Amino acid sequence: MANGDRDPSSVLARLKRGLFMTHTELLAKVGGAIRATFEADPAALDALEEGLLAADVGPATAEELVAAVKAEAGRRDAAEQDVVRRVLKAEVEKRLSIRGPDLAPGSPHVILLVGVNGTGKTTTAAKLAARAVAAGKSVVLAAADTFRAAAMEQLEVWASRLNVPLVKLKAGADPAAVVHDACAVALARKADLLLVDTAGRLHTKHNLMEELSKIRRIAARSIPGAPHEVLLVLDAVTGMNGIAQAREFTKSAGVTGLVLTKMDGTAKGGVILAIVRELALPVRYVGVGETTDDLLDFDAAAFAGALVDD
Ligand SMILES: Nc1nc2c(ncn2[C@@H]2O[C@H](COP(=O)(O)OP(=O)(O)OP(=O)(O)O)[C@@H](O)[C@H]2O)c(=O)[nH]1
Ligand SMILES: [Mg+2]
Repeated sequence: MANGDRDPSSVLARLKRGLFMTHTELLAKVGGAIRATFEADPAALDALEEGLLAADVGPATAEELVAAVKAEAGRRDAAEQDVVRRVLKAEVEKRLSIRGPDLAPGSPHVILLVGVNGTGKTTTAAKLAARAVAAGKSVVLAAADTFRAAAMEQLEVWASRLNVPLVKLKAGADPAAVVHDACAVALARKADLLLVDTAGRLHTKHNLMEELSKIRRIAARSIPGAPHEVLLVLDAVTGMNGIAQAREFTKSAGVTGLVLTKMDGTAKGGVILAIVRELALPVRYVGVGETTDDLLDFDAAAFAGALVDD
């Protein structure tokens, strides 16, 4: 990993910091209850379920996790805290270890960022650009959010800060035309990576979803296999409410993976379990802040540990 993430303990520390609110909330809810034995005190299991629901893991997952803890608690003499932790950790990790579609790397590798308004697409594009630059790769950014001039300016600020070329057209231009030009620039520069930032859109707006299809067609025409990845950027703070939207995006936008942003700003980080369950897509990255360093490669085991361990 780039950006000083090579030290695994630092990644874990940052993930823990990012998940602090969820972690504290969950363990506070569960903590009091697990002093009692599970068999003697079904209220303890209720409290655990309540804590999981408060973390937004979703009712189906909460029920399954509690059942798993119950089954194990009845069989072992281990301290209840340990049982809860170990079982939860294993179960969470299992549920998040989902294999995504096989991705053929492209040259240049083209990543399209999509999602509803304000989820963190532009920031994530900047974060991905920053880590690629740090890894010595050459990057091109495409401002395919032509909807607002401010959106292009926002990406422009990142591009100049990172010293990465930006391809843009004037506000109101066809985003597919931007992508066409950006592909040409990326090919001419023999870039390793082309990151395409798109406008936030509601999944219910047919013409805007159609626009994404056009962007993908144009990219594929210029660079074989492009876009090689379509990342759906979801805001963890929105929690369960984001799921319906996400489902529509995965149906029509060819999504290959998820980015869950703003994990640092929510006590409902458990929503990742509900999302993965619902969409059956792998989480590729987790956003834990607003700077370019605040993007972590998603790792199911590390995530489960950060959620549950002390
Ligand atoms: N705390 C926190 N803030 C984030 C994170 N990712 C993005 N943000 C903030 O969320 C806000 C929206 O981010 P943008 O990247 O502009 O979102 P967008 O999806 O491009 O928005 P639109 O283009 O308007 O649809 C900004 O203030 C970002 O700094 C994150 O992981 N953590
Ligand atoms: Mg944006």
